Amino acid sequence: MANEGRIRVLVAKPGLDGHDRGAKVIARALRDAGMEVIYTGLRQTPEMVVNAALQEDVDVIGMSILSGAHNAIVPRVAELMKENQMDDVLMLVGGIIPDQDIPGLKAVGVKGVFQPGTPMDDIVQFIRANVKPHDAVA
Ligand code: B12
Repeated sequence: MANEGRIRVLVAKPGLDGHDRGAKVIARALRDAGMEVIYTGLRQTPEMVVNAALQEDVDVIGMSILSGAHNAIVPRVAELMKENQMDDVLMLVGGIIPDQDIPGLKAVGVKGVFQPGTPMDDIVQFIRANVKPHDAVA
């Protein structure tokens, strides 16, 4: 299969804000870097995000949150991921995330937090370095 072994990423927009530019820019950059990207579209609940990740069998869940609701949304997504034994799925968050909130997000399982101005290359490199493709042969 042509797509075998490619990193699969769910770019998700949980919450109520309509800021989708960052999510779309990230989706395009990751596709250009050779990854398979599924974009959820706007206004997803944590349940919708985790269900989409399960259905699509992704290696990465990348959430774009500019509403300020990350401290409510991300722990709930983390909880649902635990319930579904998604320990091998890399969880990333980008958007308007104040520095003081980063330790709390990391404590619930977020591996990388990307604030405005992060170069695309840094994000691509981070994913390549940290993802564990689950169909990979060990
Ligand atoms: C453009 C913009 C808008 C546009 C959105 C257009 C669109 N379709 O996206 C419009 C004009 C519609 C808008 C409206 C509003 N906005 Co506005 N907006 C912005 C602005 C100026 C830039 C956002 C942007 O597009 N940046 C460019 C993209 C490429 O950057 P980015 O999303 O940050 O993404 C980068 C990183 O964050 C990261 N990243 C982001 N997502 C992801 C995901 C993954 C997986 C990864 C790995 C990385 C990653 O990587 C990207 C590249 O570096 C910001 C201020 C700012 N400087 O950020 C305010 C801002 C986000 N808006 C804000 C507000 C308050 C609003 C309004 C509520 C204003 C109002 N009272 O009406 C409304 C809400 C509308 C709505 N429906 O939600 C606030 C949010 C405050 C907060 N969260 O604490 C901000 C921060 C402005 C401010 N300083 O107050 N907005």
